[in-house]
Amino acid sequence: MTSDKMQWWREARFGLFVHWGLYAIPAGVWNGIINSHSSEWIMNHLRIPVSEYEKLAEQFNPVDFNADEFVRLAKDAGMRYIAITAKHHDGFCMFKTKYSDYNIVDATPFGRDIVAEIAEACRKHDIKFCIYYSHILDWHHPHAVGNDWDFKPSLQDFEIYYREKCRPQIEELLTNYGEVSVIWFDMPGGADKFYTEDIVNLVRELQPNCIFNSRIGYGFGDYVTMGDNTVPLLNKEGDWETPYTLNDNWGYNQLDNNWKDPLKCIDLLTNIVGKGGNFLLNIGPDANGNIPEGSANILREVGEWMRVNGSSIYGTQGIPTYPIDTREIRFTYKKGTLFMHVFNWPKIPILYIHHLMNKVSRVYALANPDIDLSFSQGTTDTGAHYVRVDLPNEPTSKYSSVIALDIEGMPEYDNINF
Ligand code: JFZ
Repeated sequence: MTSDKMQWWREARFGLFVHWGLYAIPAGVWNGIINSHSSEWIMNHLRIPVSEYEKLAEQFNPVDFNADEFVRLAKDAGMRYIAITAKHHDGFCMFKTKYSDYNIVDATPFGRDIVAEIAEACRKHDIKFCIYYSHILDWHHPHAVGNDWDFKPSLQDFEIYYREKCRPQIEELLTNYGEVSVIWFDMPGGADKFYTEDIVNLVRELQPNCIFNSRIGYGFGDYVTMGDNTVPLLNKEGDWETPYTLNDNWGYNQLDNNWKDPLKCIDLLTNIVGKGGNFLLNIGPDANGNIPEGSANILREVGEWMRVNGSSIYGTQGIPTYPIDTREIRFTYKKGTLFMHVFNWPKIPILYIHHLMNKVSRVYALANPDIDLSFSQGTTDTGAHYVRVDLPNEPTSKYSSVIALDIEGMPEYDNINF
Protein backbone atom coordinates (compact mmCIF):
# COMPACT_ATOMS: atom_id res chain seq x y z
CA MET A 1 0.00 0.00 0.00
CA THR A 2 2.75 2.40 0.92
CA SER A 3 4.37 1.97 -2.46
CA ASP A 4 1.14 2.80 -4.32
CA LYS A 5 0.58 6.09 -2.61
CA MET A 6 4.23 7.01 -3.14
CA GLN A 7 4.03 6.42 -6.86
CA TRP A 8 3.09 9.92 -8.02
CA TRP A 9 5.73 11.36 -5.71
CA ARG A 10 8.47 9.14 -7.12
CA GLU A 11 7.42 10.04 -10.62
CA ALA A 12 7.26 13.79 -9.81
CA ARG A 13 10.84 14.36 -8.54
CA PHE A 14 10.46 18.16 -8.52
CA GLY A 15 8.18 20.35 -6.39
CA LEU A 16 7.62 23.91 -5.24
CA PHE A 17 7.80 24.94 -1.60
CA VAL A 18 6.05 28.17 -0.62
CA HIS A 19 6.97 29.89 2.65
CA TRP A 20 4.46 32.64 3.13
CA GLY A 21 3.04 34.31 6.21
CA LEU A 22 3.06 37.50 8.28
CA TYR A 23 6.87 37.47 8.30
CA ALA A 24 6.70 38.67 4.68
CA ILE A 25 5.82 42.13 6.08
CA PRO A 26 8.97 42.80 8.14
CA ALA A 27 10.82 40.77 5.48
CA GLY A 28 13.95 40.46 7.57
CA VAL A 29 13.98 43.93 9.17
CA TRP A 30 12.22 44.88 12.43
CA ASN A 31 12.39 48.49 13.66
CA GLY A 32 15.61 48.96 11.76
CA ILE A 33 17.18 45.81 13.13
CA ILE A 34 18.36 43.45 10.42
CA ASN A 35 17.66 39.77 10.89
CA SER A 36 19.92 38.50 8.17
CA HIS A 37 18.76 34.92 7.78
CA SER A 38 15.56 32.92 8.10
CA SER A 39 13.16 35.83 7.82
CA GLU A 40 10.35 33.49 8.93
CA TRP A 41 12.18 33.16 12.29
CA ILE A 42 12.28 36.91 12.97
CA MET A 43 9.77 36.73 15.82
CA ASN A 44 11.96 34.20 17.61
CA HIS A 45 15.34 35.67 16.77
CA LEU A 46 14.39 39.14 18.01
CA ARG A 47 12.12 37.86 20.77
CA ILE A 48 9.22 39.96 19.54
CA PRO A 49 6.29 39.76 21.97
CA VAL A 50 3.10 38.15 20.66
CA SER A 51 1.22 41.38 21.37
CA GLU A 52 3.46 43.26 18.95
CA TYR A 53 4.00 40.62 16.30
CA GLU A 54 0.34 39.75 15.98
CA LYS A 55 -0.44 43.33 14.96
CA LEU A 56 1.11 42.45 11.60
CA ALA A 57 -2.15 40.67 10.81
CA GLU A 58 -3.98 44.02 10.66
CA GLN A 59 -1.65 45.04 7.85
CA PHE A 60 -1.59 41.80 5.91
CA ASN A 61 -3.35 42.55 2.66
CA PRO A 62 -1.68 40.77 -0.26
CA VAL A 63 -4.00 42.19 -2.91
CA ASP A 64 -1.75 41.06 -5.76
CA PHE A 65 -2.08 37.42 -4.78
CA ASN A 66 -3.32 35.22 -7.58
CA ALA A 67 -3.31 31.49 -6.87
CA ASP A 68 -3.42 30.66 -10.58
CA GLU A 69 -0.20 32.58 -11.10
CA PHE A 70 1.57 30.70 -8.31
CA VAL A 71 0.45 27.37 -9.65
CA ARG A 72 1.16 28.22 -13.27
CA LEU A 73 4.68 29.31 -12.35
CA ALA A 74 5.30 25.95 -10.68
CA LYS A 75 3.77 24.05 -13.54
CA ASP A 76 5.76 25.96 -16.15
CA ALA A 77 8.92 25.21 -14.18
CA GLY A 78 8.15 21.51 -14.59
CA MET A 79 7.20 21.03 -10.95
CA ARG A 80 4.56 18.45 -10.12
CA TYR A 81 3.60 19.44 -6.57
CA ILE A 82 3.24 22.52 -4.37
CA ALA A 83 3.58 22.64 -0.60
CA ILE A 84 2.38 25.83 1.08
CA THR A 85 2.85 26.89 4.70
CA ALA A 86 -0.63 26.67 6.22
CA LYS A 87 0.89 27.50 9.61
CA HIS A 88 4.54 28.20 10.27
CA HIS A 89 6.24 28.51 13.67
CA ASP A 90 4.80 32.00 14.27
CA GLY A 91 1.41 30.33 14.66
CA PHE A 92 -0.43 32.46 12.12
CA CYS A 93 -2.84 30.47 9.96
CA MET A 94 -3.03 31.10 6.22
CA PHE A 95 -6.40 29.33 6.20
CA LYS A 96 -9.81 29.81 7.79
CA THR A 97 -9.92 27.93 11.06
CA LYS A 98 -12.39 27.63 13.89
CA TYR A 99 -9.61 26.96 16.36
CA SER A 100 -7.78 30.28 16.30
CA ASP A 101 -8.85 33.81 15.36
CA TYR A 102 -5.28 34.41 14.35
CA ASN A 103 -5.98 33.47 10.76
CA ILE A 104 -6.01 35.03 7.34
CA VAL A 105 -9.81 35.26 7.09
CA ASP A 106 -10.66 36.57 10.56
CA ALA A 107 -7.62 38.67 11.45
CA THR A 108 -6.59 40.43 8.24
CA PRO A 109 -8.14 43.01 5.91
CA PHE A 110 -7.50 40.53 3.09
CA GLY A 111 -10.06 38.08 4.40
CA ARG A 112 -9.49 35.34 1.81
CA ASP A 113 -8.45 31.76 2.54
CA ILE A 114 -5.10 31.47 0.77
CA VAL A 115 -4.73 27.75 1.35
CA ALA A 116 -8.17 27.16 -0.20
CA GLU A 117 -7.33 29.24 -3.26
CA ILE A 118 -4.05 27.40 -3.79
CA ALA A 119 -5.83 24.05 -3.36
CA GLU A 120 -8.39 24.97 -5.98
CA ALA A 121 -5.80 26.27 -8.44
CA CYS A 122 -3.79 23.06 -7.98
CA ARG A 123 -6.79 20.99 -8.92
CA LYS A 124 -7.55 23.18 -11.90
CA HIS A 125 -4.00 22.90 -13.24
CA ASP A 126 -3.57 19.25 -12.28
CA ILE A 127 -0.69 19.58 -9.86
CA LYS A 128 -0.50 17.89 -6.47
CA PHE A 129 -1.57 20.02 -3.52
CA CYS A 130 0.48 19.70 -0.32
CA ILE A 131 0.39 21.43 3.05
CA TYR A 132 3.18 22.45 5.42
CA TYR A 133 2.09 22.52 9.07
CA SER A 134 4.32 23.35 12.06
CA HIS A 135 2.95 20.84 14.55
CA ILE A 136 5.19 21.37 17.58
CA LEU A 137 6.51 24.91 17.42
CA ASP A 138 3.88 27.65 17.71
CA TRP A 139 5.12 30.92 19.16
CA HIS A 140 1.63 32.35 19.36
CA HIS A 141 0.01 29.69 21.51
CA PRO A 142 0.81 29.91 25.25
CA HIS A 143 1.06 26.12 25.58
CA ALA A 144 2.94 25.10 22.45
CA VAL A 145 6.72 24.72 22.22
CA GLY A 146 9.12 27.52 21.41
CA ASN A 147 8.10 30.85 22.84
CA ASP A 148 9.91 31.37 26.13
CA TRP A 149 9.94 35.18 25.91
CA ASP A 150 6.17 35.54 26.42
CA PHE A 151 5.39 32.32 28.24
CA LYS A 152 7.05 30.52 31.12
CA PRO A 153 7.98 27.02 29.93
CA SER A 154 7.29 25.66 33.42
CA LEU A 155 3.66 26.73 33.08
CA GLN A 156 3.22 25.33 29.61
CA ASP A 157 1.14 22.24 28.94
CA PHE A 158 1.54 20.89 25.40
CA GLU A 159 -1.61 18.82 25.80
CA ILE A 160 -3.69 22.01 25.87
CA TYR A 161 -2.17 23.35 22.66
CA TYR A 162 -2.54 19.96 21.02
CA ARG A 163 -6.23 19.61 21.88
CA GLU A 164 -7.14 23.25 21.24
CA LYS A 165 -5.24 24.03 18.10
CA CYS A 166 -2.89 21.47 16.59
CA ARG A 167 -5.05 18.37 16.31
CA PRO A 168 -8.30 20.06 15.25
CA GLN A 169 -6.43 22.14 12.69
CA ILE A 170 -4.82 19.08 11.12
CA GLU A 171 -8.34 17.70 10.99
CA GLU A 172 -9.61 20.83 9.26
CA LEU A 173 -6.77 20.82 6.77
CA LEU A 174 -7.37 17.19 5.86
CA THR A 175 -11.13 17.66 5.65
CA ASN A 176 -11.85 21.05 4.10
CA TYR A 177 -9.40 21.22 1.20
CA GLY A 178 -10.07 18.11 -0.82
CA GLU A 179 -7.24 15.73 -1.54
CA VAL A 180 -4.00 16.63 0.25
CA SER A 181 -1.11 14.77 -1.34
CA VAL A 182 1.54 15.50 1.30
CA ILE A 183 1.24 16.94 4.77
CA TRP A 184 4.70 18.30 5.48
CA PHE A 185 5.58 18.45 9.18
CA ASP A 186 8.59 20.23 10.57
CA MET A 187 10.84 20.61 13.59
CA PRO A 188 10.05 17.54 15.66
CA GLY A 189 11.23 17.32 19.21
CA GLY A 190 9.98 18.95 22.35
CA ALA A 191 6.79 16.91 22.62
CA ASP A 192 5.99 13.38 23.67
CA LYS A 193 5.95 10.51 21.16
CA PHE A 194 2.26 10.11 21.90
CA TYR A 195 1.45 13.23 19.86
CA THR A 196 3.39 12.11 16.81
CA GLU A 197 1.65 8.74 16.91
CA ASP A 198 -1.72 10.38 17.30
CA ILE A 199 -1.07 12.58 14.26
CA VAL A 200 0.08 9.57 12.24
CA ASN A 201 -3.19 7.81 13.04
CA LEU A 202 -5.22 10.90 12.32
CA VAL A 203 -3.67 11.40 8.89
CA ARG A 204 -4.11 7.71 8.03
CA GLU A 205 -7.72 7.82 9.10
CA LEU A 206 -8.71 11.06 7.35
CA GLN A 207 -6.75 10.69 4.12
CA PRO A 208 -5.16 7.26 3.74
CA ASN A 209 -3.41 8.33 0.54
CA CYS A 210 -1.87 11.45 2.04
CA ILE A 211 1.84 10.95 2.68
CA PHE A 212 3.90 12.71 5.31
CA ASN A 213 7.61 13.37 5.76
CA SER A 214 10.03 12.24 8.44
CA ARG A 215 10.04 15.58 10.22
CA ILE A 216 6.86 14.44 11.93
CA GLY A 217 9.37 12.90 14.34
CA TYR A 218 10.18 9.68 16.19
CA GLY A 219 11.21 7.78 13.09
CA PHE A 220 7.83 7.96 11.40
CA GLY A 221 7.37 9.22 7.85
CA ASP A 222 6.56 7.85 4.41
CA TYR A 223 9.77 9.39 3.18
CA VAL A 224 12.84 11.08 4.60
CA THR A 225 13.36 14.81 4.51
CA MET A 226 17.09 15.56 4.47
CA GLY A 227 18.53 18.57 6.26
CA ASP A 228 17.71 21.83 4.51
CA ASN A 229 19.97 22.56 1.55
CA THR A 230 21.88 19.29 1.81
CA VAL A 231 22.61 16.67 -0.83
CA PRO A 232 23.99 13.25 0.07
CA LEU A 233 27.40 12.50 -1.42
CA LEU A 234 26.39 9.10 -2.75
CA ASN A 235 23.30 7.44 -4.09
CA LYS A 236 20.82 7.06 -1.24
CA GLU A 237 18.31 4.22 -0.99
CA GLY A 238 14.66 4.70 -0.08
CA ASP A 239 12.35 7.65 -0.62
CA TRP A 240 13.88 10.98 0.29
CA GLU A 241 13.74 14.65 -0.52
CA THR A 242 15.82 17.77 -0.03
CA PRO A 243 14.17 21.12 0.58
CA TYR A 244 16.17 23.99 -0.89
CA THR A 245 16.07 27.76 -0.73
CA LEU A 246 16.40 29.74 -3.95
CA ASN A 247 18.29 32.45 -2.06
CA ASP A 248 19.31 32.25 1.63
CA ASN A 249 15.88 32.59 3.23
CA TRP A 250 12.67 30.56 3.24
CA GLY A 251 10.38 33.50 3.87
CA TYR A 252 10.58 36.70 1.82
CA ASN A 253 13.58 38.85 2.80
CA GLN A 254 13.88 42.30 1.27
CA LEU A 255 17.68 42.28 1.61
CA ASP A 256 18.37 38.87 0.18
CA ASN A 257 19.02 38.77 -3.54
CA ASN A 258 21.52 35.94 -3.37
CA TRP A 259 19.63 33.90 -5.94
CA LYS A 260 20.97 30.62 -7.18
CA ASP A 261 21.11 30.90 -10.94
CA PRO A 262 19.27 28.50 -13.26
CA LEU A 263 22.49 26.60 -13.88
CA LYS A 264 22.88 25.94 -10.15
CA CYS A 265 19.24 24.88 -9.88
CA ILE A 266 19.57 22.41 -12.76
CA ASP A 267 22.80 21.12 -11.26
CA LEU A 268 21.05 20.55 -7.93
CA LEU A 269 18.03 18.99 -9.58
CA THR A 270 20.11 16.49 -11.54
CA ASN A 271 22.43 15.84 -8.61
CA ILE A 272 19.55 15.08 -6.21
CA VAL A 273 17.42 13.17 -8.68
CA GLY A 274 20.41 11.12 -9.87
CA LYS A 275 20.94 9.95 -6.29
CA GLY A 276 17.30 8.93 -5.94
CA GLY A 277 15.76 11.98 -4.25
CA ASN A 278 13.16 14.67 -4.86
CA PHE A 279 14.01 18.36 -5.11
CA LEU A 280 11.67 20.74 -3.28
CA LEU A 281 12.61 24.27 -4.26
CA ASN A 282 11.30 27.24 -2.31
CA ILE A 283 9.88 30.66 -3.07
CA GLY A 284 8.95 33.35 -0.53
CA PRO A 285 6.17 35.63 -1.81
CA ASP A 286 6.19 39.23 -0.54
CA ALA A 287 3.59 40.99 1.59
CA ASN A 288 1.62 42.12 -1.46
CA GLY A 289 1.34 38.60 -2.78
CA ASN A 290 3.96 38.90 -5.49
CA ILE A 291 6.57 36.29 -6.19
CA PRO A 292 9.91 38.12 -6.29
CA GLU A 293 10.93 38.61 -9.92
CA GLY A 294 14.36 37.18 -9.19
CA SER A 295 12.91 33.82 -8.24
CA ALA A 296 10.20 33.80 -10.90
CA ASN A 297 12.74 34.39 -13.67
CA ILE A 298 14.92 31.52 -12.48
CA LEU A 299 11.97 29.16 -12.37
CA ARG A 300 10.99 30.16 -15.90
CA GLU A 301 14.46 29.33 -17.16
CA VAL A 302 14.47 26.00 -15.39
CA GLY A 303 11.07 25.36 -16.99
CA GLU A 304 12.44 25.97 -20.48
CA TRP A 305 15.10 23.39 -19.79
CA MET A 306 12.56 20.95 -18.34
CA ARG A 307 10.33 21.19 -21.41
CA VAL A 308 13.11 19.73 -23.54
CA ASN A 309 14.88 17.57 -20.97
CA GLY A 310 12.18 16.65 -18.44
CA SER A 311 12.13 13.00 -19.42
CA SER A 312 15.58 12.71 -17.81
CA ILE A 313 13.98 13.78 -14.51
CA TYR A 314 10.41 12.42 -14.19
CA GLY A 315 10.11 8.83 -13.11
CA THR A 316 13.84 8.33 -12.78
CA GLN A 317 15.37 6.29 -9.98
CA GLY A 318 18.63 6.37 -8.10
CA ILE A 319 21.49 4.29 -9.47
CA PRO A 320 24.75 2.97 -8.06
CA THR A 321 27.13 5.88 -7.70
CA TYR A 322 29.33 6.40 -10.75
CA PRO A 323 32.87 5.53 -9.58
CA ILE A 324 34.66 8.48 -11.14
CA ASP A 325 34.57 11.90 -9.52
CA THR A 326 32.93 14.21 -12.01
CA ARG A 327 31.06 17.41 -11.42
CA GLU A 328 30.67 18.25 -15.05
CA ILE A 329 28.47 15.29 -15.79
CA ARG A 330 25.58 14.09 -13.72
CA PHE A 331 23.73 10.85 -14.34
CA THR A 332 20.04 10.04 -14.05
CA TYR A 333 18.42 6.75 -15.01
CA LYS A 334 15.04 5.45 -16.04
CA LYS A 335 14.08 1.97 -17.23
CA GLY A 336 16.95 1.15 -19.54
CA THR A 337 18.03 4.67 -20.38
CA LEU A 338 21.00 6.38 -18.79
CA PHE A 339 20.90 10.18 -19.09
CA MET A 340 24.14 12.11 -19.03
CA HIS A 341 23.80 15.74 -18.08
CA VAL A 342 26.76 17.43 -19.72
CA PHE A 343 27.39 20.79 -18.07
CA ASN A 344 30.66 21.54 -19.77
CA TRP A 345 30.68 20.81 -23.46
CA PRO A 346 34.08 19.52 -24.56
CA LYS A 347 35.92 21.56 -27.21
CA ILE A 348 36.77 18.38 -29.02
CA PRO A 349 33.32 16.86 -29.15
CA ILE A 350 34.12 13.41 -27.91
CA LEU A 351 32.96 12.05 -24.59
CA TYR A 352 34.30 8.97 -22.86
CA ILE A 353 32.20 7.29 -20.21
CA HIS A 354 34.81 5.29 -18.41
CA HIS A 355 33.98 2.04 -16.63
CA LEU A 356 30.40 1.73 -17.85
CA MET A 357 30.02 -1.98 -18.59
CA ASN A 358 26.48 -2.20 -20.00
CA LYS A 359 25.90 -2.88 -23.64
CA VAL A 360 24.71 0.32 -25.29
CA SER A 361 22.16 0.07 -28.11
CA ARG A 362 21.57 3.70 -29.02
CA VAL A 363 22.79 7.21 -28.13
CA TYR A 364 20.98 10.50 -28.81
CA ALA A 365 20.53 14.01 -27.41
CA LEU A 366 17.17 14.66 -25.74
CA ALA A 367 16.99 17.95 -27.59
CA ASN A 368 17.31 16.08 -30.88
CA PRO A 369 15.89 12.60 -30.39
CA ASP A 370 15.58 11.89 -34.11
CA ILE A 371 19.31 12.00 -34.71
CA ASP A 372 21.34 9.05 -33.48
CA LEU A 373 24.85 9.84 -32.31
CA SER A 374 27.64 7.47 -33.22
CA PHE A 375 29.36 5.63 -30.42
CA SER A 376 31.68 2.73 -29.79
CA GLN A 377 32.47 0.51 -26.82
CA GLY A 378 35.58 -1.29 -25.80
CA THR A 379 38.11 -2.04 -23.10
CA THR A 380 41.51 -0.50 -22.46
CA ASP A 381 44.75 -2.41 -21.97
CA THR A 382 44.03 -2.61 -18.26
CA GLY A 383 40.64 -4.12 -18.92
CA ALA A 384 38.58 -1.03 -18.13
CA HIS A 385 35.35 -0.65 -20.05
CA TYR A 386 34.50 2.55 -21.83
CA VAL A 387 31.87 4.03 -24.10
CA ARG A 388 32.97 6.67 -26.55
CA VAL A 389 30.29 9.03 -27.86
CA ASP A 390 30.75 11.41 -30.77
CA LEU A 391 28.92 14.54 -29.73
CA PRO A 392 27.53 17.28 -31.94
CA ASN A 393 29.92 20.24 -32.17
CA GLU A 394 27.74 22.51 -30.04
CA PRO A 395 25.80 21.92 -26.83
CA THR A 396 22.25 20.80 -27.52
CA SER A 397 20.67 22.71 -24.59
CA LYS A 398 21.48 25.76 -22.53
CA TYR A 399 22.91 24.94 -19.05
CA SER A 400 23.03 21.18 -19.42
CA SER A 401 22.76 19.11 -22.58
CA VAL A 402 21.27 15.71 -21.99
CA ILE A 403 22.67 12.73 -23.85
CA ALA A 404 20.61 9.56 -23.55
CA LEU A 405 22.18 6.10 -23.72
CA ASP A 406 19.87 3.15 -24.13
CA ILE A 407 21.45 0.37 -22.12
CA GLU A 408 20.66 -3.11 -20.93
CA GLY A 409 19.54 -3.14 -17.30
CA MET A 410 20.78 -0.96 -14.48
CA PRO A 411 24.16 0.73 -14.97
CA GLU A 412 27.09 -1.40 -13.90
CA TYR A 413 30.66 -0.23 -13.57
CA ASP A 414 34.08 -1.84 -13.40
CA ASN A 415 35.45 -2.42 -9.97
CA ILE A 416 38.06 0.32 -10.25
CA ASN A 417 40.29 -1.15 -7.60
CA PHE A 418 42.09 -3.34 -10.10
C1 JFZ B 1 12.80 24.32 9.31
C2 JFZ B 1 12.12 25.63 9.67
O1 JFZ B 1 12.49 26.04 10.96
C3 JFZ B 1 12.45 26.68 8.65
O2 JFZ B 1 11.86 27.91 8.97
C4 JFZ B 1 11.93 26.19 7.30
O3 JFZ B 1 10.53 26.06 7.35
C5 JFZ B 1 12.61 24.87 6.96
C6 JFZ B 1 12.04 24.24 5.70
O4 JFZ B 1 12.46 23.92 8.00
O5 JFZ B 1 14.17 24.44 9.55
C7 JFZ B 1 14.98 23.35 9.60
C8 JFZ B 1 14.53 22.10 9.95
C9 JFZ B 1 15.41 21.02 9.95
C10 JFZ B 1 16.71 21.20 9.58
C11 JFZ B 1 17.17 22.46 9.24
C12 JFZ B 1 16.30 23.54 9.26
N1 JFZ B 1 17.58 20.12 9.55
O6 JFZ B 1 17.19 18.97 9.86
O7 JFZ B 1 18.76 20.27 9.15
